[in-house]
Amino acid sequence: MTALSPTLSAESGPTPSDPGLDRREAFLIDLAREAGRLAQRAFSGAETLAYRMKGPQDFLTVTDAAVEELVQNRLQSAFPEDGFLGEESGGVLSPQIWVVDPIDGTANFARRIPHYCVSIAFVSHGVIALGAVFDPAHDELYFARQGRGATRNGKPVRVSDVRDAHAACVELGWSTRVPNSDYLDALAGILKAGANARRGATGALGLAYVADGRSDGYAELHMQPWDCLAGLLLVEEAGGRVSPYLENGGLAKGGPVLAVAPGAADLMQSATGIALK
Ligand code: LIP
Repeated sequence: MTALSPTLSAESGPTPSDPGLDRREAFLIDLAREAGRLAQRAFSGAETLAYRMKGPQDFLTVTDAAVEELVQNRLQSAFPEDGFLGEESGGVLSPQIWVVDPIDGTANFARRIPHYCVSIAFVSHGVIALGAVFDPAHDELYFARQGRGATRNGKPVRVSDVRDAHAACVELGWSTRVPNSDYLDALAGILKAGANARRGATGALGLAYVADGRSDGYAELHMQPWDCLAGLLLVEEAGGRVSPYLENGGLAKGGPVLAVAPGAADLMQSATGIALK
């Protein structure tokens, strides 16, 4: 059993005033920016961004690995009692764990499309306690702490007040982990309801945009935990509604994700078949 840091409660997860979480919050904000700067230096570098394919439509660049190594080393030095789960290096689940996607939107990054981010979440006893999504190309740091709201560069963000499907614009994520027919069925449902649908190829940033009111919802029929945990906290803390991802075992096996502004809840639940909490 991993020894808990003295101030994170052993049973109920994070509590509102929690010096251990305060330290992790401050550390995370600096770390997300440091990791993003490393990614952006590579992105802006003169050399072509070499990449290889992990599988169909699954890109991997040397920068993914370099950013994840930086983040893992910093976290293990600062919080050796915490676990680590990264997209590239994996990890072992533990009661307190950092969940990291070093570059979310790798397909964009590899083709020099400036729409990618670093996504880092801290999960304590089944609760997403901290989440950071940093878009270094636009210098936008989204951050949330459970129970304390969500911000972009320190300013509060809120989900949209959308009410009419014909004015709604949502994002539907895609990957080869789900049959294309299921993706197309969900897309058809969204369009039939009169809403517009985008796909930006970075689920973390897509979720952050819901929290920021730039998008009215994000859905994906299967997401990995490193792609979505920080974003799910952002949306909840910004007044949105989310699906029970962790409750359904998402940390261990991934699963469907839905995160919406309240006015888009019915539209997106019926189009995607994903239930909200
Ligand atoms: C991406 C996810 C996104 C999904 C993409 C891709 P990556 O992660 O954030 O939700 O739709 O297919 O998996 O591979 O860029 O870290």
